[in-house]
Amino acid sequence: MIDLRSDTVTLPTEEMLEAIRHAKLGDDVYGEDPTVNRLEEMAAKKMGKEAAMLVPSGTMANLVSVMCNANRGESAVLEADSHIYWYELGGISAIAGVLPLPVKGTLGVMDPADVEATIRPKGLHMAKTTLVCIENTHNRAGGTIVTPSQIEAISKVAKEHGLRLYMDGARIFNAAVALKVDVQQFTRHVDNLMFCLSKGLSCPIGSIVVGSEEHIQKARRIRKILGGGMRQAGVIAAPGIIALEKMIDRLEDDHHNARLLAEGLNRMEGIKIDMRTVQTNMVIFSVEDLGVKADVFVKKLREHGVLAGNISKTRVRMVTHRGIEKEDISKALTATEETIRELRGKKG
Ligand code: TLP
Repeated sequence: MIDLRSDTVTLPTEEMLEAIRHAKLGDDVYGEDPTVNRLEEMAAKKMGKEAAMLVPSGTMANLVSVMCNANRGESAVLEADSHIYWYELGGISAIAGVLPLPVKGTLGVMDPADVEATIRPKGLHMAKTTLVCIENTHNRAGGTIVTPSQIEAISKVAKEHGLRLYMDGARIFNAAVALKVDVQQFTRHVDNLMFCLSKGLSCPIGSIVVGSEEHIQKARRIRKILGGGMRQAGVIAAPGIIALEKMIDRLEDDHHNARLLAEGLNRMEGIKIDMRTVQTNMVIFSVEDLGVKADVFVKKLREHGVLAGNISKTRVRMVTHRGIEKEDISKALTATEETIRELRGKKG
């Protein structure tokens, strides 16, 4: 099976497994796990912020961050297709008690004027807006990048209105590698962020919340109330250290493979891709012109040895990662062609 469902399916490297075996451990709830402490220091330094905190998942990282940045009964501007709004079970409202104010972006990027227009006016009847969230790279838009200058423009609006700016940077290293700039170009204009170790960076578990010393102190209390205080979490942190040291540059291979995949798919009749969205390690395409639903297409494709995800009635997502080689791309393209032929044959 060629698994293109997500970069979350990556398995740890041998070196990571060795590092887990030999990690120096302690109780992280007491702040005494030396491996966690080292990873958190490394992460903060890499992002150009004061402090960082390890959490089990990206979803928890976003929830902790929203709760740190906004109080119950306040509101947050976010992109209408963002992960927080779509894929986190409504935790922003169900648990954080924050009202989401969705703004439709272009290729995952909100127009600063739309952000400004969405901020609730001050007043007795209003859920006061205190937070703006961006997502980088943007998942449902196809792994698209919010560039440093676009972040700066949104941050200007946020500052003018006294709002915090938070970045779901689950795949921020994909953005940095794709644009060949230091990751701090993306982090300098946001107040705080999170990024994931468990996606393209190949760790088995883990995400990191990053921000000021004060932000992380508050985040530690919120992580604990959500049940995310972990004990010998060095077993999670040890591969994270390897990820930050050695797994970032290779994301370029994933981007190269995604481009090959997109170009191949784009040549196939019945498949529609907006090539502007192919910027990092994702390829999203429509199968509408084939006259089949995306879930049917994905099921058929599976019979040909390729796993993909259906993200709407018409759209399919494929994600490249460390488990996918160049040869797998050719095989996946052949399997897709066969799938299309079969679906067409059935119809006609
Ligand atoms: N995304 C997953 C699925 O949940 C859709 C994937 O396969 O892409 N922010 C962004 C931008 C994400 O893409 C994800 C995971 C998360 C947050 C949540 O991370 P986890 O899965 O660790 O909770």
